[in-house]
Amino acid sequence: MLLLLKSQAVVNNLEDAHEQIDNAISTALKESKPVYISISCNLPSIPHPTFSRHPVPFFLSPRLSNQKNLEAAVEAAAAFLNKAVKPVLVGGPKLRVAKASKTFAELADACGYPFAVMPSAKGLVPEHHSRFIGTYWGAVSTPFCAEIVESADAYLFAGPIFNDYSSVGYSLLLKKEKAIIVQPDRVVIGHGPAFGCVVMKDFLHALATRLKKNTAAYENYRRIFVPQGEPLASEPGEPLRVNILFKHIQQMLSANSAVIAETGDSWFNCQKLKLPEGCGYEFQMQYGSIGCKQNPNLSEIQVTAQEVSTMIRWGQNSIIFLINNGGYTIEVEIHDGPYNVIKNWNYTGLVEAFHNGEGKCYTAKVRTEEELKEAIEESLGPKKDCLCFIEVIVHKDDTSKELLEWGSRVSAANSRPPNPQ
Ligand SMILES: Cc1ncc(C[n+]2csc(CCOP(=O)(O)OP(=O)(O)O)c2C)c(N)n1
Repeated sequence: MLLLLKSQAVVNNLEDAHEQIDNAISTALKESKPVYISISCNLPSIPHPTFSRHPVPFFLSPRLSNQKNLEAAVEAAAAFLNKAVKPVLVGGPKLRVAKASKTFAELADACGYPFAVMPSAKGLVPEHHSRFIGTYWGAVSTPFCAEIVESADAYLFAGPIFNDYSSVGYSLLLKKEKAIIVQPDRVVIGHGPAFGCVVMKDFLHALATRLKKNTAAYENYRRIFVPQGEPLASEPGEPLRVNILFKHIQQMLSANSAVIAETGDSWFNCQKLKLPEGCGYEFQMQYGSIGCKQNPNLSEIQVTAQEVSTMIRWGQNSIIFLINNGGYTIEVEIHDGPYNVIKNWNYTGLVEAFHNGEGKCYTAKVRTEEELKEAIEESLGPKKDCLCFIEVIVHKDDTSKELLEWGSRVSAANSRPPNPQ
């Protein structure tokens, strides 16, 4: 896995260990980015006066905006947006590191613009808000969202990351001259000017007081919007379809749930879930690494299949749906080859082996809607204290329509001829 480290400390003597460790930890806290601390294995047991058993007072200087730059950025952005006819807002994944989710929601509330979310920012903006218009990612956006965003005459993106995946193989129909891009410490308006040393939270907060209320884009959305249909009902005994599975997952969500969307077709199916207020959402499109589990105290940790045994050991009562479609389906849609067919395992058998009679664990293999319903009822009822693992067997070609569309576009981008040297 590729980790973008913000700093690293290599501690091989005691004299500067406290400085190096404090520096690394404060960098991690300030930047909300990983750091790496390597400590020689012969050091930890040796006492040193700077290491105490009790917490040491510690002060982190807060990030501050340059006031002049902030005022200039707000002034320019307000002039840009106040002259627009149908502006929109879009929340991006860096709202998280900028700790600006709440301020973004306050801005959206104040200005009356409709707001969308980029796929990797799902969970960072309030979806229950009446002017939330869905996920924006070009051709695979939720219905009516891309049309409103791309036809707007001005859009503000707060904390976006436009990579090959979030830009659907670089196929977004956005124009730089219509965009304000707000990054955690920088604002760029159209092709310029750019304002540095401006903290996103300060900027969004100040902008909210300067924008004229404009609901034009929201009203356009509302006029054209038609609610989504339901998947076709399944016949008794019919092999289970993924869209039926997600209909049931949608019904399970509440303020007490958090959805963790794994890399694969689950990305696309989970993206379409409507999150009730308070429902968490975790997912990352930066590395697309396979396997992660949220820990309420730690934010997020990376795990492998074997870590499911650790979940059982620590008594976690998550519900895992493993969609057994017999292959690496997302890879099939990007670039197919014989390596995308994987040897089918007995996945429930694997979890039972991890369980090995110790801890609380429930497994089920389901092939029809009836079996799925029963497994969900068990997981929420008698087995609610168990780690519940439901293997859902589906047809190998059963994918979301969004994966098919996205896969074709990413595939086209991946097979561009190399740049001339
Ligand atoms: C550690 C790691 N190995 C390989 C990959 C490449 N990769 C991305 S998605 C994927 C397949 C995912 O398959 P699955 O979890 O079965 O989901 P599906 O696409 O079938 O829904 C692979 C191999 C990766 N992103 N990370």
